[in-house]
Amino acid sequence: MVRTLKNTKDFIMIDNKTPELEKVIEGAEDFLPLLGTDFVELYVGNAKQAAYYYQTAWGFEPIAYSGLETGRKDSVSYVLQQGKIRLVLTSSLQPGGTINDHISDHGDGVKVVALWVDDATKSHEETTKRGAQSYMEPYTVEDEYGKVVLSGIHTYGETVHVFVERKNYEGVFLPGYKPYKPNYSTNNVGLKYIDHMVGNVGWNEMNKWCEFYAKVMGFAQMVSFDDKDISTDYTALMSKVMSNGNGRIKFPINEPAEGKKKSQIEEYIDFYNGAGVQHIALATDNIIETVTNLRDQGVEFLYVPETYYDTVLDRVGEIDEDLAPLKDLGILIDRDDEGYLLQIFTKPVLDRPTMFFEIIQRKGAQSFGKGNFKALFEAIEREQDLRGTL
Ligand code: TYF
Ligand code: FE
Repeated sequence: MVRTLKNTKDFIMIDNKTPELEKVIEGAEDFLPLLGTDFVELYVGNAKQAAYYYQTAWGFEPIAYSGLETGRKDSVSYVLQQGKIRLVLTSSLQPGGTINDHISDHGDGVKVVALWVDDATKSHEETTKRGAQSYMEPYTVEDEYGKVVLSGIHTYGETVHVFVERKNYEGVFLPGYKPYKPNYSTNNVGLKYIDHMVGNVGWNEMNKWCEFYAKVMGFAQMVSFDDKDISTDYTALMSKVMSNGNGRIKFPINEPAEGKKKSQIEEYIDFYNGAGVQHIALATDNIIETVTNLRDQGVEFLYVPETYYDTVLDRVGEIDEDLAPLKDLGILIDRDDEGYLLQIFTKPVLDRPTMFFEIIQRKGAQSFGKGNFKALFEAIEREQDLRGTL
């Protein structure tokens, strides 16, 4: 059974709820209403080339640009969009500074998970008074298209959440950006929205960060099939999923665990040099078409042995899709009590074995694919083995 709570005053596992407690929780006002993910910003070594990759391989559409030509002297950003997914790729134009330090420590990676809100000032106030460390005091940016209020708080590692209030803005992205129109075209592959974004944190830090999302941001733990510790021979990690009240924002948090082999989470922490975003799951309505296009455009996916498909239908029962294309593409299938899901994982998209993407199509299921963990983690371990990091 998968449920989310509207709000929590404290870190309340819904497993333990009484009818009285449920009433209190249901009645509680959401102190941090989130409308969705506004954008994800990566700090990268060469934003121009990263933008080219996300456009040509992933089919993101160019939206906006800010840099020397717009009067910005120290750094440059490209904004790309597909469905509701907005990526910002940012590089420094100077030696030193926070962007270069971030890249030196972590390689290319996610700096900002921006959340779309109605009131960025209140979002900052409500979270900092509950213990969040401020990253950016609320401030207003304006141009001829209106004004945007931004504020921000720190989360795990050097990652931050920026609150974006854009109800009085009509421009392409944010004040200071102009439309970006490169002279090549991109092929939309049907990616619709960010389903979830996963954070890897250090040894024994999972509960601390789940409590952060509960206390500081009013999230609750999603209890599902996947909820138990998933530390087996193959996984060597623990994971809990935190969700905001309306369920639009889902943040699984992983920590490494001792196993037979080196945990993939430990490998990430070693190469990222700390906690950070591990994977971004992008939703599609047609995973076969989306993955076919991504593969044709050069995106590399994890290999799943064909034997997975010998027994998968015994486990998940009937599905709408033909098995053959799923097998050809290496798409994984799982079922929970609400339906099923189809998912596939890319190899890391950077030279450091850090961030990767998941493509997911939900057909009722609201869980995260626990039935695939064994096959998935074996596939990840094969890659670790090739890198000599197992
Ligand atoms: O987000 C999830 O929970 C799934 C499964 O290192 C998963 O996508 C969990 C941990 C991991 C990779 C994938
Ligand atoms: Fe995932």
